[in-house]
Amino acid sequence: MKTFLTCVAALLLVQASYAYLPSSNEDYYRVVMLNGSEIPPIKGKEIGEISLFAVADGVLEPVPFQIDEYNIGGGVYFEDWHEEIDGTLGIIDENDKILALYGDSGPRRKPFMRADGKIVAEIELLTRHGEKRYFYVVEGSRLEAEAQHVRHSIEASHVETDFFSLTYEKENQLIWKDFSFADYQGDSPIDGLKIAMETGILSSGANVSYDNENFIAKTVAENVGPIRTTAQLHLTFVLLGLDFIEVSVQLHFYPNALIYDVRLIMPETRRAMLVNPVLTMTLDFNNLYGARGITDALDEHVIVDGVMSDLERKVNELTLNSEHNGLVLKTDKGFNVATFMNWIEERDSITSIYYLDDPEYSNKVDRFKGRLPDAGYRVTELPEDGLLGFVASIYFSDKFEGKPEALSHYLRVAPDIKVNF
Ligand SMILES: [Ca+2]
Ligand SMILES: [Ca+2]
Ligand SMILES: [Ca+2]
Repeated sequence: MKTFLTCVAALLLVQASYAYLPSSNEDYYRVVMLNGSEIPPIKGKEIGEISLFAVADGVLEPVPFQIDEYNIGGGVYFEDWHEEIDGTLGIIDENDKILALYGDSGPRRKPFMRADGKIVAEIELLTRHGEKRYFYVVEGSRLEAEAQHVRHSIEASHVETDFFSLTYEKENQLIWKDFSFADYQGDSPIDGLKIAMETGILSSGANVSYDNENFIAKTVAENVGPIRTTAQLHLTFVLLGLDFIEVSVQLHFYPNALIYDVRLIMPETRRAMLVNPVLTMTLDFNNLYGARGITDALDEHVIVDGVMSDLERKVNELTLNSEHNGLVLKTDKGFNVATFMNWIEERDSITSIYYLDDPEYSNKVDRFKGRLPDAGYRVTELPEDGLLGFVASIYFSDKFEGKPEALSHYLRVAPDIKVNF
């Protein structure tokens, strides 16, 4: 009996000391992102003067964080890229971003807890369970946290995070050479990212198909940080031997996500040469027999079994809107993926789902035969001119909880944040 009671007591102690740890990886790795303008005491200060702390085991400790400077186009600023800085280099401006991981926050500080440096603001986060968690913004500290959740090397064309590793072709970031995920056993669960375009050509009347080899994305710069690393890609769509359209892509590597921020200005005269172009952007999964595909747009799920069912054919006709376009693939092997798109301007009803469950189909950029499955987005009405911009998010998890709609809402919407100063 005594042993039993001791066990209960030990269990309670464990629970108490973990009370502030989020319930799952999704919560831990959720990114907290604030604009410089949301923390007035640090606006105009030098970036190197500011750090972030949280209470752990009753003491204020530095936590991993980063401050990214932004450009006037709303992307991460790079000295080697042609977009101008928004504000001043080295200074925290309104639209610069402060990033940290939700799981590194802690309980509220007690008045006697001191930081190395001066506490200038308290960041209060409200969890989905109604708890509150805190970060402290500190000025003039000499201490730094050492954790690095993302490691990227342009030279090695390789990124490694707490969850996944990805190697890509040096000359084209859109061609994957390897992908592995945490404890997933077996061959790579993703063959690669697939970009394809089918279009008519006005001058010749021909219909042509293009694949990843016609979309060449070179990494020109990177902004390294412990929470995320951003690569600036220069993407060229090569058509009829021409550098037909040039696109700016910022690829954010998060510990559990890849986020592509894509912007281009459609050149009107070149666009006019294309007749009914259809662009698809998909993930070609490898050998995920038994996986279930779920979308916000459908109540039933599809099964990956190498056969296209009536339902799977129907999925290809579903149009998506800007709020409900989450796709989720769940396996029983500790590998799950959720994707969604955010359009920079309103583009309702022109995106639909692309889905193929086929053990035979391959093209020359496939590493593994078959598309088991190939799933993503099809864009059927490319604008005649002007800005085309979207953000495509791909999240990985060993387990996803809840319905896809709730999940994509959860991944899309930042937690409630209040700044006290
Ligand atoms: Ca700045
Ligand atoms: Ca099927
Ligand atoms: Ca394949």
